[in-house]
Amino acid sequence: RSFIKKAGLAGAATGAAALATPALSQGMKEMVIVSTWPRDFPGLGLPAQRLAARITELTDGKITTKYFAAGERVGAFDSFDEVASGNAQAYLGAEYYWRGKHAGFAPFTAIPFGLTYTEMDAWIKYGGGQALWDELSAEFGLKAFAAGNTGVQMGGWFNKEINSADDLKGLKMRIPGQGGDVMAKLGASPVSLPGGQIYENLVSGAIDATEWVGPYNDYFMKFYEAAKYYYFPGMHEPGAQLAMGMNKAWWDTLSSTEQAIIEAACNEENSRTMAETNANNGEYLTKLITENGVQLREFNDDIYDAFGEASAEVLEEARDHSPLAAKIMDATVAARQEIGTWMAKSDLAYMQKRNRV
Ligand code: PYR
Repeated sequence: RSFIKKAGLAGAATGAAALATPALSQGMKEMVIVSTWPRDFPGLGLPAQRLAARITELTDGKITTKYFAAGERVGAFDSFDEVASGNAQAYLGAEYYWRGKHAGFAPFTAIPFGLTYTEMDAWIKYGGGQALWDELSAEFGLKAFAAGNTGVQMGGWFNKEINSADDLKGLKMRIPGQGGDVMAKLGASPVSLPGGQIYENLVSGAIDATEWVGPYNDYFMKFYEAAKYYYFPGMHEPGAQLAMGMNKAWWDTLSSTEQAIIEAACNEENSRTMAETNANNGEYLTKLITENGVQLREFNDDIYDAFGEASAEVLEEARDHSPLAAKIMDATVAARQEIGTWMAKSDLAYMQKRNRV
């Protein structure tokens, strides 16, 4: 799309693919990465390309990545099968896109009223999350790592004000994951579209509303051309975890050094994406309001209460999928309680006090 060229972002981080041929001729390993993000997509696509290039760089080309953006090799949502089948070595995306394969994938991106970035990071790395993720991924011949986070997302773009839960009735909204199930309980019709297909559907009127990520990401999407009301805070993805999933049989062939480098690169990109997003969101929110006539609105407490009730039902239904799904949902809820109780007394309490001054 043309916004990429206008933003001067085309061609960034495309070095990985260029290295592939000479590296392979020296007997090095090729790592084909299929992505759910379109090429040069500001916010999510460029970090994915950066991670791919970083793996080649850190391994000094011993693992040479070949990055395919959404649609370049397979469609965004076909990335999982491409990697599980061994046709490609890795995908970059968000695990909740695969919840049709197993409900347990959703919490490894986000669930409504779930974990923030800080809580998610703590759960995955030190709260047992990674072990559960490994157990689930192994059922599909995969091994995944956290590889980016969006932080708290905005509630979405609407073409009318949302003053009560009734205003959601009948809305066709792009919203993936369990957040979509919550909207369905409140009478909306959720659809799950890859990022690269949202704009055309919103502008054509095929959908009335959408959420994507937050101001920095959403700015480049130009959703304001069709929907002026921009709501916060999103209940559906309070710290959406992005991921790199690898074919486990391929992963098992790597040396422990190669595995350590890939894990380190994912870890680096995890915090890098978050830092980049947090650094840009405020500025881009201002731009959206002042340059693009966006109307910022806050979801009121009544709507949030309705979201909360629907979310609890959705969570119970997701638990019913299987014993492993129940175990993962319960672990996420326990992390929200245990880690979240501390966050309430630290970051949240401090920021509330600080912002009074
Ligand atoms: C989305 O697909 O909405 C994400 O936030 C990744």
